[in-house]
Amino acid sequence: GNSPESQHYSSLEKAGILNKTKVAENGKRLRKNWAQSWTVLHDGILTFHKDPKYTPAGMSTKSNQIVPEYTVELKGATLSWASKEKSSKKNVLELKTRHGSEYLIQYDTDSIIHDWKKIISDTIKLLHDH
Ligand code: I3S
Repeated sequence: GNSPESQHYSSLEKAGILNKTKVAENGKRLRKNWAQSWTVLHDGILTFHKDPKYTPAGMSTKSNQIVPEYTVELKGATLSWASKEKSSKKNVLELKTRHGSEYLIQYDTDSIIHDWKKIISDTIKLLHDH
């Protein structure tokens, strides 16, 4: 069926472009650095890839190679809408890992950010239940 209970988290997969910035690591605040990111959800892991604009072509054999920047384990993470104090942008999600890293995730188009919110939340719930 389609209920979250009958769905295995590994079936929850999605990829697309989002804006993201890491804002904390191990509980320590980091300076924001908003950048577009090719974002992939697979096997309970969210991977943000480097903006190809800032990936030196010389570092890889293929100039358009997709290079992971952050991999985020969703097990034990929390996701919520960010408060106005966290960012002046619209549609900002706050993702906190169980290891004390925090990311802001943003996209202007409501339907796109809502789809990501749902699939990330469903994944977190399924990882928690299993
Ligand atoms: O939380 P902040 O410091 O207001 O975040 C803004 C800064 O990261 C800013 O960069 P500079 O520190 O180089 O000025 C960014 O350009 C802004 O986008 C950040 O604020 P928003 O509200 O867009 O998340």
